[in-house]
Amino acid sequence: MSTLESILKETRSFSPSDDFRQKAIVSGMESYNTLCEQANQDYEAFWANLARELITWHKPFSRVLDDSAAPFFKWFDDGELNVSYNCLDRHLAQHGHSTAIIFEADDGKVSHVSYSELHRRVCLFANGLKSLNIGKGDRVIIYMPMGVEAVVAMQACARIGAIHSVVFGGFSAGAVRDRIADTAARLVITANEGLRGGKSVPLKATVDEALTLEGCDTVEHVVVYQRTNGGAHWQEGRDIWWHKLIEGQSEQCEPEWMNAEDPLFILYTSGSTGKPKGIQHSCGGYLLGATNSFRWVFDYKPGDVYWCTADVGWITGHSYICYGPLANAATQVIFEGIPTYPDAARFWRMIEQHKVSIFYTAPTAIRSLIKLGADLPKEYDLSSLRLLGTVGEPINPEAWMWYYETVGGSRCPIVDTWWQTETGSIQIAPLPGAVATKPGSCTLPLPGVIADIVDESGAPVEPGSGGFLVIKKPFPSLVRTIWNDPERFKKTYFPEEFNGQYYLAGDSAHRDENGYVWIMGRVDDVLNVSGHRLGTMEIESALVANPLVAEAAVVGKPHDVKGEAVVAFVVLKGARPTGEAAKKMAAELKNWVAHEIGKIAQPDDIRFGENLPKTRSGKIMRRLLRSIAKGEAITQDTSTLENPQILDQLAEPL
Ligand code: 7RM
Repeated sequence: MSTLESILKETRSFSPSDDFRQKAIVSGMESYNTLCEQANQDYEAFWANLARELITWHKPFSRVLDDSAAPFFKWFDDGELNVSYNCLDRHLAQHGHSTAIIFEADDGKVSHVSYSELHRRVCLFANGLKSLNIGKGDRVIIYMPMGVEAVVAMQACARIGAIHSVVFGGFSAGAVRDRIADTAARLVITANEGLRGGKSVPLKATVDEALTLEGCDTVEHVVVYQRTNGGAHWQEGRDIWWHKLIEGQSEQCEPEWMNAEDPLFILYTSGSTGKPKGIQHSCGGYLLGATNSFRWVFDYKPGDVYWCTADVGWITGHSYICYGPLANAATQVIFEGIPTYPDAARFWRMIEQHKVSIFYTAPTAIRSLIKLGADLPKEYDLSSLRLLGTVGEPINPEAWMWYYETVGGSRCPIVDTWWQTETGSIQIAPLPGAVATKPGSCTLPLPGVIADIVDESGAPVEPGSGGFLVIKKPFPSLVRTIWNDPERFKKTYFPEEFNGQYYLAGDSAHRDENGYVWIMGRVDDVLNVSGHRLGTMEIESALVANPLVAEAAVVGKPHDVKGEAVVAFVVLKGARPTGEAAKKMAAELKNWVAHEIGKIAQPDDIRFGENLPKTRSGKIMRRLLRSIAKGEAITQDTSTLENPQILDQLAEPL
């Protein structure tokens, strides 16, 4: 196995309008190239200048990058700052009355919070945390519904130097337990219940259950925000209502000055094997990455209304809701709920109502909304939009074109942003006023990101052939270590194969003749059909290009002759076919793939479902599909599945 074959051909390209380019923060390719050149000439000075320009330091740093203990890199490590101060206090004089957050709840109720009000709430809550004797270095689990309070809880931790670990509200008691045990958390912040798509989510009950499990005896208190009128089981002495905790607290809270390298948060991310990894981020480098990339990639300027549809339980909600926008004094929409409740027009209605100008969502949401109403956006006034973004997985060109034309009215650049929990901030994406886009490509690395695509020996691959995506120089927002497991950090991300020199992202990718990066999927997802190494992404894109197909996931199953055979799981735009209709449709799709990309990629087997198994953040669980394809019993944990009942459908042979 040397390189990966690339079979996807996409030749469309879209440049920003003159008007967009002229007004952009990074305007035109020359500016982009100049920035890249500056990073090339003096890498440390490049980052140091940004760090001085964008961050308010309590004590300036004198050192930039310390690589003496590589790969445990340090940035700005004699500098002192507070992240919450950078997100709130420093804006108050100029932007105190500006809106920080427009919150729309699950039931459509809207509230506006100004920067001074957000500052007040963060200080009150931070003082509440201090009254529980929580301080610098203590770990705090946040298990909250989406809303202003989730941001307040994170910012309050940052303010007092406590290390937060947000657990997505859809996770089970077992997941909460694992994170409490691994971090030895002293405090859990939750709500009595959450609301999602009209249904209540029993958050407090789940915490109660987690705390009966082994390994949770470090938890001293549970702070409970009252989100609904529903009650909560109460353990006197341990449980405290949020509103009681802040009663009588001061509205001023002096920020705790932190060393740039002090941990800001831990966020767990699951790997393909083994237990979730506690990705540990720093105060200084992380804040710089989130702040700078928000400005460059989203081209945020005063007057914009920005909306990222992620949940704070994911890294996207950390960097592009809680930290990046606030550090830039931006006005943002946040929402509680799901894209399809009360109906599939929720996003479009909200964009119209709140005059959103920058909209950032996931390909999986885009595809599900195409399936539920491809013409719905036309019924709303989306003329406020000027920039669109995607994150989380490769976007297939079909969905990209729909997003571009139907949502963006063919006038908004799309920033396809490649990054990871581990990178902390966007690494590869078009700067929208400079880089022309191509549907399905995340385009070029940001200035200062030294990315490459290499083979197993670490040598760069030829344009057109795929390989491992690596980043060759450490950068400020890179993960510092895996909490409690530095050895695993080294082995996973700076493997010996590349002499421990490159950050290995775990994705496969190829570059075209213009140097554009095309992500082909996770390295573990690669297929090997008759000696041809194929990325799953390209076959999936070909399937979705068929007008009848809404979504597709492709995996391999062992095959006597070919080594691996392609198995495709398909969701149609219409009803799920069964019997003869399913057989006919499968035959049609096999021909379609053969015609679109060639016989080599033709699925041997096609299964139809009403949906695909996904993690709560929308990533397809291919490992599970591999078991189904092989006809094995499912042994994986399916507790995080949004829709477990569809596994039976997908297992049904035609
Ligand atoms: C931000 C986030 C990381 C993995 C990453 C990729 C995939 C993310 C894109 C993408 C193609 C993109 N963090 N991924 N963005 N693939 N194009 N624009 O998603 O830690 O949860 O996932 O997601 O495989 O390695 S994450």
